[in-house]
Amino acid sequence: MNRDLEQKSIDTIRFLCIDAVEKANSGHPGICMGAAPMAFVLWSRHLRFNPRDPRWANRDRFVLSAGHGSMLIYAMLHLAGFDVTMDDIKSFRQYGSKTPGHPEFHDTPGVEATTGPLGQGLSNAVGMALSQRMLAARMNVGGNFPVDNFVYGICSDGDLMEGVTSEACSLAGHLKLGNLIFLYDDNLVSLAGHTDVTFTEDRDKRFEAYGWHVQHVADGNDVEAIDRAIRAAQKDPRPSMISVRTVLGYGSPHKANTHEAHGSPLGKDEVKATKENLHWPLEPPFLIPDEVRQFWAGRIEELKKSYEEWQRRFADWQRANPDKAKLWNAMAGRQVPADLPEQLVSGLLTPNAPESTRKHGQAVLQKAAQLIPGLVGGSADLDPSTFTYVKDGGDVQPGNYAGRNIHFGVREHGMGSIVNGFSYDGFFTAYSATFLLFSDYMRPPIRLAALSRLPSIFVFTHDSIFLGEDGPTHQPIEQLAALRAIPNMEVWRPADGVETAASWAAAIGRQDGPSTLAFTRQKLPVLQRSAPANVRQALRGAYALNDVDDPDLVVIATGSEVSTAQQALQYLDKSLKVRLVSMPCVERFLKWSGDEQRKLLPHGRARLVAVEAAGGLDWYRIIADGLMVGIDRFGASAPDKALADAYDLTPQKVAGRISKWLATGARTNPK
Ligand SMILES: Cc1ncc(C[n+]2csc(CCOP(=O)(O)OP(=O)(O)O)c2C)c(N)n1
Repeated sequence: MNRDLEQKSIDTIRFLCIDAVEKANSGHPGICMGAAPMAFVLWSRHLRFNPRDPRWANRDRFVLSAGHGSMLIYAMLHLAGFDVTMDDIKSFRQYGSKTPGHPEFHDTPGVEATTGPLGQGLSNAVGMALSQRMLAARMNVGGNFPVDNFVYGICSDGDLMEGVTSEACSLAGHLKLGNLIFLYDDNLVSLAGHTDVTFTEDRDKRFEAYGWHVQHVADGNDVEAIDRAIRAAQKDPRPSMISVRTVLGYGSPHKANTHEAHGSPLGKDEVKATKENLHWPLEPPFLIPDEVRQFWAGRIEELKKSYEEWQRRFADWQRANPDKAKLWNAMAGRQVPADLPEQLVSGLLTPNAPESTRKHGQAVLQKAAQLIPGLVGGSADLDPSTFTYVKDGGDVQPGNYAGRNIHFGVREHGMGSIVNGFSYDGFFTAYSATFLLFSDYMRPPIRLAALSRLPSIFVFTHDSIFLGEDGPTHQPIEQLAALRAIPNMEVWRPADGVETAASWAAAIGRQDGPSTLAFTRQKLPVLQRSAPANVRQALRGAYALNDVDDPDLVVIATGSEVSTAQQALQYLDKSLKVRLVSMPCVERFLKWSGDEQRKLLPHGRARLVAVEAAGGLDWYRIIADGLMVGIDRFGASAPDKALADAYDLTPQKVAGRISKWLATGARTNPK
């Protein structure tokens, strides 16, 4: 390719971005202008993809971690022949378009991850790279077929300032993820000004200390230097960070290297001045010179050949390795046995003895791991407490990616983002685990999993004040409500072994969103059921555990409070007809028809009470003007029985709170 065409191709990217931002009258042109050369080198010389098969398994992944530069990825996808048309580019940031303000998984073919909240994309990419290493360990026979791809991306100052990338990149360095290559758009400017007022540590040294291979390209317009660095990165066994010194808003005579180029359109006059400065035709906007189009058509054709070659070899590989091929299909299709819930129930070790739901969860997980070969995960250094270790699953460690247990270290935020990386990648069903309180440390990836419809599984044990002596710093109060407030999240809080099996079955079977599994630390009494436990009933999210016709009072409880509520019934006025409802998943109940909901909870005819050892704000959408028996202050350090007494959550005291409310309307909360 001659220099002239190369320059034209790079400027095409710059001006597509500038013109789209101008038309939308919003967006971030600066990063696109500075990073256009690195995007061009990567996409035109290295990235392997097929625009007709955007989810081809062995494609190289590209993650734009600095999601505010979304026009850069849309421009690349358009040029590279993906289903992102010129009309889509012209609809940048408009309602319902394929080109939303920040890249969104599902919205745009070729977008591998939803990015925008800085730090997430790079951390997701760590998960993708680990996912591909683990897939290769299971599939490749002898050499590096069928899995030999790279996970590439572009990150910015903001990405590297965010703590989550330190967590994820530290783990990536430890795990020697040599298939991960990031270009760092090192332009010394962020949103509000130059980075000399905020961000002056030596980033190169930081990444070297993480165990990364670090290179520096002094001039972001030097395509050969960028190319050499990418080639060297591909050969190095460590993850690679290539710091590329660029100029934010490159080419703009008055706004380059100022934060004004970061997040607003350049403005009509400055667009004109920039086009003149870079010798670009002033008209028409959205110009793609014919020779640039021809270049990309040739590149797409060339890549098609290597894609077809891979498909031929893959067919041979499938014939030669039928067991592996079967596994591949099971993982890629997220296949789940139809009787998974029943099989998980059969894995319970102590279904009829007092037990904690974390222990039930441990037994269920072992069974699930046997049935679902793609089920992998781990905890943030809490396996001995969360019981989420797959006993004969082996450990994922540097150079050994065949295991199933991932040791995330004490890195909750990074863990959530890495699990999402697995989910984006699509081969493994991945879970994380820690204490429920620390869901606060994971909220950004949990929210993004819900937004991006990822089937990530977030296991949380120690799910209430009843974890006891560790005290209020570790005792969740508002966390269940906060998780239930996230659209498209399913929060499970099972009350016994069967419900625990249901929660895992639901999470594994879910295709269009994440699940939270909240388990107890403490043992729970065995529930008295008027009918045998039924996992399918539990899977629906709510059911009457003890039923009566035409109840005067319906008591709804979850998790550890189901047995408390059950025992409380004996202390209530005997003339009351009381139905006890276990509601392990509120979100599933809320999907029922109105008639069905009213049948279980006859609003108006019966009075409604919810019992949950938590803040309880979210319950008012179910009980309306009913009574919430919960906790409205922080916990305390004490054995669980003492806490139950102090927080009016013993069966007698729960009954007392209900009776008082029925008699006087007073909602007594513990002081
Ligand atoms: C977690 C998070 N915090 C804040 C923002 C808002 N924001 C968008 S870009 C940006 C900083 C931009 O600086 P840099 O990463 O260097 O990007 P550049 O200016 O080079 O485009 C900020 C604070 C965000 N997107 N995500």
